[in-house]
Amino acid sequence: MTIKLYDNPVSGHAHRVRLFLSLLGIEFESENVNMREGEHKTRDYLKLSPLGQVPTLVDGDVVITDSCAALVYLAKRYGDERWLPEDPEGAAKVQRWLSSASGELYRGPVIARAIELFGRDHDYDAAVQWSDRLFPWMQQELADRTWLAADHATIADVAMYSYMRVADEGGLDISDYPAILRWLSDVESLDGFISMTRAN
Ligand SMILES: N[C@@H](CCC(=O)N[C@@H](CS)C(=O)NCC(=O)O)C(=O)O
Repeated sequence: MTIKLYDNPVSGHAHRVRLFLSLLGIEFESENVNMREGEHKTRDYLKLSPLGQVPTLVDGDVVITDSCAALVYLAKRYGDERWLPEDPEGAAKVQRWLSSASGELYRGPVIARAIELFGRDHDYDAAVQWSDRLFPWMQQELADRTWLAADHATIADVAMYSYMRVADEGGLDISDYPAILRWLSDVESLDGFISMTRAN
C-alpha cells in the first residue's frame, strides 16, 4: 500500500518528511492540504489529525501527525540504523535536535517566517531572540564536525534543515554563520535530496 503524505508545498514541517521519504527512496502519494482555504480544519481532516496540522503521514493503518514523529517512524520502519542510532548516547544526541526542531527552531525561524510571510499574530522580537540563541549554538556545534548528531547524516539533520534553509524568508540573516551554510550544502548533496520550496 502506498504511503500517503498530507502535505503543503511551503510548509517546512511537511518538507522535512517529504525530504526524508526521498532520501530513503520511498515512493509516496502527496496530497496538498490547502491551508489558505482552511482544509486543515475541516471535519474530515480533523478526524485524521485532531490538532488540524500539516503534515500527516499515513502508512496503512499507521497515522502519524507530527513531522519529527514521522521521521522516527520512517527511520525505524524503513531506514537503517544510521539515520537513528539505537545506542543510548547516539539516540539521545539525535533526540537533542528533534527537541530543538520543535523548540528553539520553532520559536525562532519558524515563527519569524510565519509572521513575515503569512502575517501570523506572534511576537517577532521574541522570534529574533530565539534565533539569536539558536544560530551561534548551531555554528559552534558544526564548527568542528560535518553533521549535527553523528559522524554521518541522521534524522537530526533532516529535522533541522528545511526551516534553516529559508530563514531569510523570516527576515533572518545566517550569512555570518559559515558552518551552518556549509552544513546546508552538505545536506543538499545527499542522494535523493529535494529542495525546500520558497514561498516567494
Ligand atoms: N508539531 C507539528 C507542528 C506542525 C505545524 O505547526 N504545522 C503547521 C503548518 S507548517 C500547521 O499545520 N499549522 C496550523 C495549526 O497549527 O493550526 C509537526 O512537527 O508536524
